[in-house]
Amino acid sequence: MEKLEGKLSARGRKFALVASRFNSLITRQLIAGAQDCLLRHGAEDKDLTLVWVPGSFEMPLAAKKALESGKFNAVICLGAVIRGETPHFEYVAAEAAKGLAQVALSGGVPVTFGLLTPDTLEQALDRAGAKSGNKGADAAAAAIEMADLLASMG
Ligand code: INI
Repeated sequence: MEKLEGKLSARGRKFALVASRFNSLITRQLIAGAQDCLLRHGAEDKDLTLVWVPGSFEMPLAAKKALESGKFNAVICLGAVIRGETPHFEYVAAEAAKGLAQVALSGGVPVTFGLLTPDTLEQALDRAGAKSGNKGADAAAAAIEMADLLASMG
């Protein structure tokens, strides 16, 4: 049986990291986790582009622009919407997720989802490298694997 799967090799590939300034205490940690993962899997720092957006709501449009530019093998989206911190939680989180899902299916480039939606700042910190891993690194690993898988699928 033929088996297709992406390898965790980022060598020679280019990545855009789209990150939200809102909750940048958290998103800077997600960026650091993603960058560390990409470099440890063979990417070069010169092949990484960080794109700042004001908030998670704006991530889908910037991700769309990045993938349409044709310059990147994958786009990694990093944001944090904290339930306890905003009455807008449902709107911002849902629209960001919906928008990213649409963008992810719109082009031939993988778009990965590193959007935290925790209840508290403490939980956000836990998922940004304090306790429960780093969601930015997870989103980067998914981007590496998907970029390699798509390349192998032709
Ligand atoms: N953006 C976030 O990324 N996280 C949040 O928790 C958040 N809150 O709390 O509102 C947030 N709001 C800003 C939003 O993403 C847009 O930037 C803003 O509404 C302008 O369009």
